[in-house]
Amino acid sequence: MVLKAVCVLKGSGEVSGTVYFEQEDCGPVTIKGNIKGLAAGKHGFHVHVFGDNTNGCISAGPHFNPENLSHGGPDDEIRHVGDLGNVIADEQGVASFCFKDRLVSLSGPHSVVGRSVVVHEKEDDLGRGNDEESKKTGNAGGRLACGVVGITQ
Ligand SMILES: [Cu+2]
Ligand SMILES: [Zn+2]
Repeated sequence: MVLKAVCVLKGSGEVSGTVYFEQEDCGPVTIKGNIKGLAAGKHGFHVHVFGDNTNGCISAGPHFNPENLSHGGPDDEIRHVGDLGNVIADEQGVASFCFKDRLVSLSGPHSVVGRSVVVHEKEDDLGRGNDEESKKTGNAGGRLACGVVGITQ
């Protein structure tokens, strides 16, 4: 069986995008999409715990962290389930990406369905900054756009 989900990103500014998730059986989730309106360079990209946008992206809460671990990068052993690293915008401000993640899922305790994707103002330091905030948020700064992950066909 293939599970599919989609997330439309919107914010208070110019940033917008679409993110697609696809998972076959218990395999890794493929995450692909496009985000436009960004400054060129790296931007933190996470799944946050709440699918709540009532007060803008801030209502999405902290990173999705069902195992109660420290913030890290997608390839790290110690990371939040929601830690998807950075997306990279080109000179036109567009980030196009396609990657697989071994921790997020579309079912079970690691399911991201009903939670939020957030793209940030700054680069995620992947927990390698030498301050306390690095182990929580990766110092990725403000929330430029967000959206709720929903099941699609
Ligand atoms: Cu985030
Ligand atoms: Zn995190």
